[in-house]
Formats: sequence, structure tokens, C-alpha cells
Amino acid sequence: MNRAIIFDVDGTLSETEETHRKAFNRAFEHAGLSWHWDQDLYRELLGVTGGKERIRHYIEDHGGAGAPANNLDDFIRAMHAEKTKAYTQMVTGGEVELRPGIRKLISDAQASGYRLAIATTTTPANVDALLGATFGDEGHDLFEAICAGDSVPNKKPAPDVYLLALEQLGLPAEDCIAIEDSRNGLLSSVAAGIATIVTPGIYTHDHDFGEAALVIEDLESFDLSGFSWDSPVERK
Ligand code: XBP
Ligand code: MG
Repeated sequence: MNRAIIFDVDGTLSETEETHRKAFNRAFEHAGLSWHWDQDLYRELLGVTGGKERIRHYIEDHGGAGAPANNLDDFIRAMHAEKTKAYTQMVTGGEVELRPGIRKLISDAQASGYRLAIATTTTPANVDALLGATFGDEGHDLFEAICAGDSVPNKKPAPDVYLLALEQLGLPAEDCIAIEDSRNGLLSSVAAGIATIVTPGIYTHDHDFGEAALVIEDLESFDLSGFSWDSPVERK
């Protein structure tokens, strides 16, 4: 079978956004800034994908006291690098685990001959850390294509990262399914023409998933062999 499943990372493979949020706050502290993103504010800021873009949005929309008047790009890049360091340290330190059902879904997919890929907005180093911490050395080899972060000019909800995954897989959209947790991710994969299964995460339960082929609250209950490639699907 020449079909592939393309996985989102944050909120899908693992509930990582709380660790991201803590890493942002550690970076702000490290820089001597008074900024603190609590869960309510972070839920709002998650509407902007990409950590650098999120920091810029926060400065523009929430004042960002302490941000420099010029060389803002360098400031944001440095802040985000510090955040990524803090995040990868927490992940390699064992702070996150796979979402329930993901490990079985991946092994079932492999047993059924599916090819696997990743399409994510997060930074490649974060993907490496997560795959290493959850799958060990063979984690990286599970996925034929890992498309992440700044490898595309436009982040989700733009289709760029999914189009790159299709290109690297050498497959048409109709031979792939995407698995996502958020509306931004769903809009991205659907814009790339890919039927998408959504499994809402802690920060995305209230999102509109109208364009999804299937919405699954509990991934442990999902049986891949029952997924029909043709019929539009119901909310489970
Ligand atoms: C989620 C994102 C990322 C993470 C933070 O990515 O939007 O920006 O929140 O990671 P996805 P970075 O759901 O597409 O996996 O700070 O590295 O961007
Ligand atoms: Mg996600």
C-alpha cells in the first residue's frame, strides 16, 4: 500500500504545550523580563503558530514592556533560542510522554504498511528531542519525512508544511491522511487537500473542526483498519 499518515506534533503526538508555555516563561525570566504567560493568556496566544511569531504577537498586542525599540528581530530570535533550549532540556529530562493511543496507532500503521511523516510548526530541535525521549534511537527513523518550523515560509494554517510533506513523500494528497489537534493545523492540512482526523488537545477542545473527516476525542478507541478513505466521517 502506498499511503501515508502525516502527524502533527504539539498537541497530537504529545500534550507538549504546557511544557512549551513553561519554557517561554523560563526564557522571559532568564532575560530579566516581567512577562509571564499563564494558561488563559497562552490559550489565546496559541492562535498564532510558531514561537517567534507568538512572541512578536505578544509584544504587538500586549505591550511587551522591556522589548527593545529596534533590532526586535534579533531580540525575538535570541529569546526563542533560549526558550528552545529550556524546552528541549525539559523534554530530554522526561517531562513529556506520548498521548494515550499514539504509540499503538503508530505501530498499527506500520504493521498495515502505512508510510509515516511529520508536519509541524515547532522547531526541528524540539521534534528531535521529543522523538528521542519517547521512541529512543529509532524514533527519528520512524518518519520518512519530518517537515518542521522554518522549513517553510508560511506556518500553519497555511498549507506549506503539509505540501512539503507530500513532496518529500512523493504522494498525492488523496493517498494521505493527516492527524491534527487544532483548528490552525486542520486548516493547513485541508488546504493541502489532505483528509484529516482531529484529536482535540487540552488547549483545543473548543475549536471548530467542521472540515475534519473524523473527530476522535479518545485516540485509544480509534481503529485504523476501520478508517474509510472514501466516506465522510462522523464525530466519534
Ligand atoms: C505548535 C506550534 C508551535 C509550538 C511552539 O506546533 O504552533 O509553535 O506551540 O513551538 P504544531 P516553537 O501543533 O504544528 O506541532 O516555539 O518551536 O514554535
Ligand atoms: Mg498541534
